[in-house]
Amino acid sequence: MKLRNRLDRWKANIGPRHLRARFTAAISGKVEGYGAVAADRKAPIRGLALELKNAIALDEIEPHFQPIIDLETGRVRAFEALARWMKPSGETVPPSRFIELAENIGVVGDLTYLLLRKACMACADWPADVRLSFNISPRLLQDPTLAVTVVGIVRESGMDPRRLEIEITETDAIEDEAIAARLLNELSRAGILLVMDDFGTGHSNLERLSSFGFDKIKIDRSFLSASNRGKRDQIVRAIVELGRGLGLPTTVEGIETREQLERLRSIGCTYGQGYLFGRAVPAKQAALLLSEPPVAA
Ligand SMILES: [Ca+2]
Repeated sequence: MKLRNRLDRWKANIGPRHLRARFTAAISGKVEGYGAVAADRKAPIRGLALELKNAIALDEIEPHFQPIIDLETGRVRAFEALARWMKPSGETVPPSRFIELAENIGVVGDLTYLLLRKACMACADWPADVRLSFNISPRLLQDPTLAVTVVGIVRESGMDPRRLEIEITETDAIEDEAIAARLLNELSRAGILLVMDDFGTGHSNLERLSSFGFDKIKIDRSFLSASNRGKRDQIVRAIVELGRGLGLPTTVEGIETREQLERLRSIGCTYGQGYLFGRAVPAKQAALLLSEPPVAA
């Protein structure tokens, strides 16, 4: 926490070149008051972990944006922000390699807030009815400052909090459910929508759907896989029905073909996401997508 605050203050007060010099000094243990970073040098954190810390401190990780489509109208209703890390050498590191690492070395908060800040800025360029969907690690649901920090970043950006949706994966990583429920409640009270992510693959999802007050369900992409299609369609239908009964819209991820799209439309799924509509693209391209005609009208 303290480290995050310090990094935030750095970023707010000094330019990238100074930041670079100060960060280098800090990891060499030369800057007084940055003990947490200096102490890391002694820990057995090497290679990618150190590069990741460096990349976060230097603002090198960017959100890309994948469209989420209203299946009825074919219009873009939201963009999901997805982390992209390109090293100065041009090499890209896939999120599967660095998100979990960030959780394990305790910098997932720094990474999340850096990305949220950038994503909120991008959202300012979109029409007011297009939302931002943003992933939060269940690990952060144990950090008592999460809600205050998220709401603070959104307000600072000038964005209406009602345009933000937080996606949270079902998981058993939530140790203290009471803390998580309180944080989600705080986010909700600020007007932020809560989306249960990867629904159908995780842990005690039905209980959490009600106890955590989710507003939307995102159905895991695995239910679109071609094998055993009849049964999978039945499951999707059942989840969509469950959502309807609870008054919760449903999104299906991983739509790649028109045939899948038509099936999901007939099932009554509300929103869709997948390569058929577009991959995750940088902020500028995302804004351009909005001026194009609907993909799936
Ligand atoms: Ca997600």
